[in-house]
Amino acid sequence: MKRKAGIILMVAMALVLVTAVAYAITITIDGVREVAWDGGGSVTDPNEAGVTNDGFDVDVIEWTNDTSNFYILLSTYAATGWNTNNGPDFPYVYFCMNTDGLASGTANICVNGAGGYDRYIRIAGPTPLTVTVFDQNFNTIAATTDVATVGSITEISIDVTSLGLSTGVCGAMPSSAYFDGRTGDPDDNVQDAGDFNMNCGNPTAVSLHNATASGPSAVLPFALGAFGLIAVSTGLVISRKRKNA
Ligand SMILES: [Ca+2]
Ligand SMILES: [Ca+2]
Ligand SMILES: [Ca+2]
Ligand SMILES: [Ca+2]
Repeated sequence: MKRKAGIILMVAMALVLVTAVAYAITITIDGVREVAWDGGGSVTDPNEAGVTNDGFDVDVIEWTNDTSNFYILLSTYAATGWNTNNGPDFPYVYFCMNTDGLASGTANICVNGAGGYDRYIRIAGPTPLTVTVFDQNFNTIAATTDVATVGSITEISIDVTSLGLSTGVCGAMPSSAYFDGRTGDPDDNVQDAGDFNMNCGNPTAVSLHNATASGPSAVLPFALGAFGLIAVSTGLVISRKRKNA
């Protein structure tokens, strides 16, 4: 009987652990929008009649972060024309970010925005896409291929250190975006005038680490404690797989 009760307890604890993991959320850079994006920030841009190729016409920009990475999702009104070269260059997108919220910062390529930008993130076609982070003087800080595009959705991940956000927590970051399709269409500026505020951490953006199995949460310590009991009682040894976001 005692053994039976022990088994029931172990199963119950295992269920707690499974439940905690099942509710873990993360962003996977695969060009597919997952539900975890719902907790982040976003800005929606109109379908401009002047941008005749909707593959160069920005629909929505979304952003969110965890303690290690800042994520941006770009959506266009038609399949993004990364491989359509009608000009001297393949298409590219700049995200201009005033990461410190101060007027300092130069080289304003996002002419629709207010300036003061400290970081420029460029996604450049054709596929496979590349992502480059520049400082305010267009010195390269980081380059990555942590990007994926499928149809009208493109997702990227950039380590927060490259953005100067070493803690992963920041205030409002006035930002704007610039999609140059080199087609002769008007450039698609987001917003049409001025900036939108990107942000990370509290209070307005989701901190993904609060909900993932790899970070602190209200449920996880109990689940880990339960699993530890099981591991001790069974001599089970586990190694936790590192999240590859
Ligand atoms: Ca995804
Ligand atoms: Ca359009
Ligand atoms: Ca647009
Ligand atoms: Ca600045």
